[in-house]
Amino acid sequence: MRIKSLLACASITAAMVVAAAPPASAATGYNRCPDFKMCVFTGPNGSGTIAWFSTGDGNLGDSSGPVGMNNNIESIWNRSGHTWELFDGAGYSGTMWTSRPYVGGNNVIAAAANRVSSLRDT
Ligand SMILES: [Ca+2]
Repeated sequence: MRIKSLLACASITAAMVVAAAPPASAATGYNRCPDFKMCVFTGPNGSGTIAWFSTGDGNLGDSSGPVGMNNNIESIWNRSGHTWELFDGAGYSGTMWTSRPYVGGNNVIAAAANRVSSLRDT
């Protein structure tokens, strides 16, 4: 059963490579996240609008830094190599959630979905 699953995945990957070859197409989903950044997405599974950070943002609701992300993050990919803190409130206040590096892209937990208002590298 496991062997069959792996083969199915390999076939899908090969098909995607062929489809993406000419012309060079823009990355999609999680793959839009640059190396060494904390990436956040407005949709699940790396979909929707992407924003990325080097050190953080104390208020996603203001016009400094990416806009449209306040209370609007549903998935993340922490490629920074560091643990990050994400907060319900601006100014690193309120409920805090942590994001560990090296775990790939993930949907945020349900309690944090569409609630993050500030975030920072630790
Ligand atoms: Ca919030």
